[in-house]
This record gives sequence, structure tokens and C-alpha cells, in this order.
Amino acid sequence: MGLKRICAGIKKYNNFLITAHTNLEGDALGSELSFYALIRKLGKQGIILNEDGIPYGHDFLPGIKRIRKLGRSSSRIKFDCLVVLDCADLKRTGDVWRLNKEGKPVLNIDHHISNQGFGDAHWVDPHASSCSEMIYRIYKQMHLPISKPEAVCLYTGMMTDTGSFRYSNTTSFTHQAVADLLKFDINVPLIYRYVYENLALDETKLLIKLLPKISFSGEGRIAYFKLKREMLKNGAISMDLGDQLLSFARSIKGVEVVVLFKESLCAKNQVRINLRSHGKADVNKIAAIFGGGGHKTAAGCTAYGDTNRIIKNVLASIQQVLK
Ligand SMILES: [Mn+2]
Repeated sequence: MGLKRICAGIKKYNNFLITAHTNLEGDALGSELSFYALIRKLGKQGIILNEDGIPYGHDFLPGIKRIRKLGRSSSRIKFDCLVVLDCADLKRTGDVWRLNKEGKPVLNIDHHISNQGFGDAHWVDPHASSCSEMIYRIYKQMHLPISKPEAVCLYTGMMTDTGSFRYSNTTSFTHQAVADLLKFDINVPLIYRYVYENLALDETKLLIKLLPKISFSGEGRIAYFKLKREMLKNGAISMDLGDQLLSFARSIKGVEVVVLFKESLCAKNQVRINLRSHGKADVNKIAAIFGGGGHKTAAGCTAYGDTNRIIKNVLASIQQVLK
């Protein structure tokens, strides 16, 4: 089983380079920090390195200052094992995977259904709520004690990926794990506030401008936003803002699927697509048509070409599934 092979890998190697996907969020950060704490408990060394910087509002995570951003000096980092967390494929790490020029062993720990099992050892569990929940299981499997800082990181990861324990990926095990973590007297309302109720004023103004851009298709079962380059000129739309738009749209009665079409600020004819579903439509399959992937109820992909044409194609694929 994958979990045992991953534990064997953790025991075998001594110097880990730990990374996760670009567009970092609570699960990626929570997994990285709790995994780092785990290898330290075993007396091993590690570095956490990502292509992207820390997203707004996540500075409260214990150990966050330890996380480095990919830079020129990164190529000098020495490691004997690359640990890839919360990534459906290696390229989701951005350019971090390229640091593995010597082909050191790769451990792949992930919960995306689209993960094909890259790496020398992989543990892919699409039934896990989050990668953080999987790291929690590694602690239990290896009989390692969890302390408060890890509990905060694991809780944040699980909370983020389950939409605060309301999405269908929330299981009885998720709640058992959370019950265990809450024994550390972690400040749940404060974590919630940092992650969800922390919109900066300029982002709020942008959100107010973008909300009226909502469109509907398929007799109100699909809601989508077309975010044109001109609207986003003042800076890229943050994960947080994207989430606000998506969760607003998915709360509308009758809506089954929500899509965000976001024109790239740097590359012309490039559109980032984020999909959310209540479960009737498998959006992982829809994202896969366009070279992406994710989960059944949350997925993403990047498409190239004319934005209106892309929108037409994606909406047609969703309608096909909703029939
Ligand atoms: Mn995740």
C-alpha cells in the first residue's frame, strides 16, 4: 500500500526538499509545514521551497517563515529526496521539479483523482479530504506525536480543502482527525477569520466590480464569470478573490456548476479555468478534456485561444454532462 511505501521512504532518506503546487493555499502550506515538522521529529533535515510566495492571510501558520520561494540560489540546494505534496502531476510544482537534475528519488503524496502516480513511491488517495489529512495519517502510522503547531497546520489544510467541512470530500475520518487536533486548543474562529474573512479593501472593491459580471447558461444550472484582462489590470486576481466569486455563485439556487474564466495577464490567448460542482457533474473529467484535472467537485485547467470560443466549448462540455 502507498502509505507504507511513503513511510519507508521517509525512514530511508535524510535530506528532503519539500514542495507543493503553484498558487499555494491552506492545504499545500499545511501539508508542507506539518511534513517538515514530521521529518524534524525523526531527526532529519529538510527545506520547503515553492515557486510562489505565501498567499495573503496565511502568515499565522506556525513555521511559515521557514518556507522559501524559488530563486537563483535554489539550484545550490542539496537534497537526497524530493517530496511533492498536493500535486496531481510534477509540473504543478511550477519549476521546482527542475531542481532535481540528478534524478533523486521522488515521493508523491496527493489526493487528486487525476494523479497518475508519478515518482519513485506514491500514495494517492482521492478519498482523502486533503493532503493535510494524509500527512495526519502518516503521523499516526509512524506513531509520531503531534504538537500544537502541527495541529494548527493540519487543521488549516483540512478546513481549506473541505470548504470548512461542508464539501462532499468531508468524511467521518476527517471529523475524527479534526476532533483529535482540536484537543490542542487551537483557535478555530481566528484561523477561519485569517483564511476567509481577511479580504483587503482594494480586493473588496474589485470583487464588487466583478460580481455583476456573472452569467448563466443551461437554464441557470451553470454560472460563470468571464474575467477579461482589462478588468484585472491592477494586479492578478488572488486565490481568495477567485474563491469568493466561486462560492458566491455556487450558493445560488439551481446552480450545479460554476466556472471562472480568467484571461492571463502575461500570456495572450491563455485562459485559466476554475471549475466547481455540487457533484452532479464530474468537473475533473471536464478539466481533463482541456489538459487539466483535480477532483470531482473542484478542478482546473488552462486553455489557449480566443476566450469566447473557449467559453463556448467548456459550457458545451458541461451541458453534455448535465443532461
Ligand atoms: Mn489539496
